[in-house]
Amino acid sequence: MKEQTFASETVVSGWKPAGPGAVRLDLGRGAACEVSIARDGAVRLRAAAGGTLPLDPSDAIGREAWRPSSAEPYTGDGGCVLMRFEGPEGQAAVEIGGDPLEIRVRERDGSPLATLSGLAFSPCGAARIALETVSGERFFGFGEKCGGLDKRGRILRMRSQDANLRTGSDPLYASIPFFLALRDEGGRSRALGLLLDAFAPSRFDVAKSDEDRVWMETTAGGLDVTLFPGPRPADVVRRFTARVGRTPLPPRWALGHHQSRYSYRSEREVRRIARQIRRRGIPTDVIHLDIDYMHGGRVFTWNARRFPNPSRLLRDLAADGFRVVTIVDPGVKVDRDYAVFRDGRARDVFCRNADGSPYTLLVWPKTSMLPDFNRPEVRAWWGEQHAPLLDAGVSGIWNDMNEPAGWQRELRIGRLVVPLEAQDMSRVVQADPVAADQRVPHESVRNLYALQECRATREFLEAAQPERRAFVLSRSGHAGIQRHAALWTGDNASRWPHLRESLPMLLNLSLSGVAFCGADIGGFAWSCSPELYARWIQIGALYPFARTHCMLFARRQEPWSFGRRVEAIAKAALELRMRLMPYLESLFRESEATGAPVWRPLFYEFPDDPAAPNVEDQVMVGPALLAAPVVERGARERDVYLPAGTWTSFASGARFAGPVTIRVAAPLESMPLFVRGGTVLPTRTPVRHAGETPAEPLVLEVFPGADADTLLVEDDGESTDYRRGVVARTPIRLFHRAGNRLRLELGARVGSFPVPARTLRVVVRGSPPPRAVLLDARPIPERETPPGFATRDGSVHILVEDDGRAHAIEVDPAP
Ligand code: MIG
Repeated sequence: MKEQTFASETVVSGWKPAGPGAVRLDLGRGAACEVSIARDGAVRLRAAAGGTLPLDPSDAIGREAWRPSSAEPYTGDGGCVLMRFEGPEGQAAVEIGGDPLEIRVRERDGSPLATLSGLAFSPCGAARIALETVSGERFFGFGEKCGGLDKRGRILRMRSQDANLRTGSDPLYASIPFFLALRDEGGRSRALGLLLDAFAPSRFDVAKSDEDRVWMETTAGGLDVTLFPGPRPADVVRRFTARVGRTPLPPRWALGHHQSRYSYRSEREVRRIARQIRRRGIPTDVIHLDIDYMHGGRVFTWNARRFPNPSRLLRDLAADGFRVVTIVDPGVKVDRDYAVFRDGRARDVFCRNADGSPYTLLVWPKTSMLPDFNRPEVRAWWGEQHAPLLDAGVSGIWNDMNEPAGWQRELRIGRLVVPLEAQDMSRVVQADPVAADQRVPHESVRNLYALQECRATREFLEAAQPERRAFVLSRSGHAGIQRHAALWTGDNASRWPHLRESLPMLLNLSLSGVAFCGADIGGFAWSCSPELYARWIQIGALYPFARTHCMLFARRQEPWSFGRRVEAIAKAALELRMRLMPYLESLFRESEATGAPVWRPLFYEFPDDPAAPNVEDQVMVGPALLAAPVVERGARERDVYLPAGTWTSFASGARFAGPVTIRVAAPLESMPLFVRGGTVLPTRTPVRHAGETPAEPLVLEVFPGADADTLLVEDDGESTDYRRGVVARTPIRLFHRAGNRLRLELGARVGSFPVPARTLRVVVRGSPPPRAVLLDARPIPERETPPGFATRDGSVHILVEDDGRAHAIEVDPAP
């Protein structure tokens, strides 16, 4: 990004109401500006140097519409313009000072929440603005970024690009110009979110050059900034994702382990991998096919020699419980004998240079063209190209190279391709995403490219198979990519710093709305060591998206490639994921409803704990699980910070009272994992893939220490019927001290999803042998058949017939 020269700060010379919840400000020099309040208390500023405001992109990029409040502007003391709104979903009070323009957002009690100032435009279309900050305020989010959790003091750029295997590079593949600010206000924290809704490259100076401000700059398209009030981080993420979209509930199989490699090159190899996985009993649901399944990199084709009969292959794999995800790159090979290219050319779907000449670049299939996904008819066309893949039995689509990536010159040595000169898209124009009949420079909408591609893919998958939940995986993305695709963090390396960095990176991505995210387990580039793979899969098995993947020429990276010991470790880690599947599903369900991330930094759950924001090597998986992975070579113990509450070691059952930092043993076989007191964790016995029926489909693991109130939702795990309410709901309440008993209340199951009769196991963790266990107030015998109980490994196991009716289980005395 070039340095910009900015005109002086803008001054307000007049104002007028601009429809519900909005005020239009006259800024002089022909600039346009509007401030508005949404029904949930979000406050938005749009401004442009020219007379027209940046158009609202919502509809054009598939978002819900902005929901205006009914606030009306009026003049306050000292000539400020005021606007207030209070409704059931939120409130905001905005005060606009005119000379220079300053927008102050206040709390209900009048205390300041956020101040925007410094609005200025440059002659070449750039715009900037600043958010004031106080010392000690921290900044999280920013999508996919290297480095630590808190980004204060950093300069961060948003320009989607193919990044080169380095820690510390910026920008990376995805551009999500959103952050969450967290400040401490005398023992209580307050969170605020900000979205700089620009599709053009942008830049954040996070209190680096000016310690009192976060400066934000866009290169084109004017400014569109939205503030999302908290006060909790969860409130911010809820409001932000209400605006940009949330992760649709994935099919259960997509939450299983994905096994990948660049590439499994032939049907023979794929069958061998599948056979090994099942023979060794390593839980895995998905096999990915990277670029070599195609005929010379031609998207939507198969290599007939190496994959002679894809339908048969995929049918056989399906019979063994495997799904197949195929990679699809946006570059379409220029080849007159290739139907996709010919048809695309005939329909004029590809990007052109401003002078009308076709734009070509080099990617894997050599000279190629890029579809312009900003045009609705191109998205529809692109979607339809997937039909043969679906017909062959492909279950999901992996969108790589969609920054977009490419180059001008290359060197090829066998299968190795060395790009020599970055692609030059400076003359390329695309359809304006908002007004598709107009052309804009590619650069000004670049960061939207992947989102529009994935949107095309998902819309097609959902239209073609409306009864199935779609799975799309993307490398690049913009705010809201989660509506369309899961995101993986691109080419990391099989190196310890990359494992370490995956934690803050995925946590910040999660706060940025992308709940379904993961890094390549074991690292993509270079060769992974046995110890690194063991440590990586231990935490990787808890990534929201769990895929092992590695590069061409790298050492093999299947879970059994590192010897028996590491294979057992990988198997145990993936069995744990399978065991936790009902819990994981509940987190994704919550994410679809509220935007809550699956992976959460400690401060998300414990926002008033001043130590929590410093913790970047531990994660909360949902509200209940605290994982403290080992990310240092050779380490066999580590410190773990446990916030306030009761914590139980998942492995040993040992109990701790937080806040406390403890030193725990972490032999290679184990990753420290703790459960928050007051949790009823829905689990099941592990299976090898989503299609298998668990021996015990529902095991409720109870971790005492506090009361709990949750709702267990069950469905078929695969279809979209849940959207029409075909689910079974069981309310569950835990009273950890009801008199001197522990009492678990299962409410009557409601809903139309049929749950087959089953035995329910309740495991009260960390419990000495009780005097008695009661079911519906009657003591049950000590035996391993329902109804009955047994004490072992420090837990009480209670078996009851699950008939869908309300039951109360009591353990006397409470552990
Ligand atoms: O590096 O399709 O990030 O996951 O295996 C070349 C080949 C292009 C980059 C992706 C990687 C994938 C690879 N691709």
